[in-house]
Amino acid sequence: MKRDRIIFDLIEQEKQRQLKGIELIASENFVSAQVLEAMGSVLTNKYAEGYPAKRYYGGCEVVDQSETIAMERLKKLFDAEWVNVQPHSGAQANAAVFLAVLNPGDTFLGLNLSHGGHLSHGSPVNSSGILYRATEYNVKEETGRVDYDQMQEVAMRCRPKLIVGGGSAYSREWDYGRMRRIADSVGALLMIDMAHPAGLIAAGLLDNPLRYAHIVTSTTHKTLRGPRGGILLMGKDFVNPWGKTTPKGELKTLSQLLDSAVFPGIQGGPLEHVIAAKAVAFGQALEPEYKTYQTQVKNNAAALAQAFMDKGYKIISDGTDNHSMLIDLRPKFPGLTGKAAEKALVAADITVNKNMVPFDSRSPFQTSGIRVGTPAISTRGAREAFMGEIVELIDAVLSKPENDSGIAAVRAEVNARMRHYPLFAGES
Ligand code: DSN
Repeated sequence: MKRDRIIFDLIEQEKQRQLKGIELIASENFVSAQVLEAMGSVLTNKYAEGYPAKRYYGGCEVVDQSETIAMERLKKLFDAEWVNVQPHSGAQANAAVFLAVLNPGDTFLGLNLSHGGHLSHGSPVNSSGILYRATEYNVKEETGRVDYDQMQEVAMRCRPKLIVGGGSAYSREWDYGRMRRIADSVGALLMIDMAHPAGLIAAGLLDNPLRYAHIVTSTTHKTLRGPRGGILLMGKDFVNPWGKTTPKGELKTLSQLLDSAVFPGIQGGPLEHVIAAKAVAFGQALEPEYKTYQTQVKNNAAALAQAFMDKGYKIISDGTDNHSMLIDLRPKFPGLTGKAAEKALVAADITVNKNMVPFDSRSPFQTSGIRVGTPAISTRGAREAFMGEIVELIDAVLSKPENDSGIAAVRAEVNARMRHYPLFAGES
């Protein structure tokens, strides 16, 4: 068969883009060669609707084993009693929870998207905000940290059936214990979306939300460093509090409701090649070197935040406990939008994303902030000393975002520096 030059040339171009640049998007990472190999395997050919040993197709003996291994490794990694490794993405995992525990029109409570929350936690343009009644809590303007008193107040007033924690631009540790007390005080379930810090949690560097939440969701491709996908977990399974029963009249457990919500609720056939790649990534995360890597991610983020602050940048909450940080550009560059900053940095081969900051004065299309993170650059082998150099390069671009020759000089420097960092940091 003729090789599809157009697409394979584009894949090569993307590989070169990844190789030559400084990748600072907080939700991205570079997978290991083995994860990549599993994703590109013949398992993609297999239909396997259902769950191991309970499939709707023949010939599932092999994928039953790889999916079961993924589940067992994931349970061990987070000390979970129950997991589901089939969600195609984090948004799908979240949608499955809503389908399992809410009815259309039911109220839930999540972090305001412009304060660091996530699209799938109640945005009016997402199914979570279209099908259910989303209410929100904020961060405090003075501290940039979650306002738990306000969360309690909104919970008392709106009586949500579900409280959602976690977000995509929040750099501080969560008080899961306090959230569980708030949920219990109004009879709500607590769901934590740990997609961003999952790798740090797996390595024991941040608190494990499975000890507090009824349900935990995650992606597998951010700090965790697996393939693009989602997962569901519970520290402990329990009988559903709404008295839902099986056709035989037995009370269903929450795990049964969640399994049914993923398949057949919102998905068809699972991506068994991706599930095998998840199994590989979970296996790698159980190795002792993984803690060394995650410690570097965290130390690099702390060094990066400090270097930004030393240079006069405003970091929301004045630092980070995890792998990410949100920079409010307004104090240092009042006229510079996040959109213009992202564009100038991308032209210098430094990839970040524009991001709303809490109490932003600009629209989501312009924004006043950028979000940066260290998982990807740490995978390439970068250490703390490089973080100060990255801030110097970023500052040179943002100080003169329309100076094309200045940006070209930074780009040449970035490309030269990144030649010293192998894409997979020597890992196979
Ligand atoms: N959009 C992802 C992020 O960048 O955080 C989360 O899904």
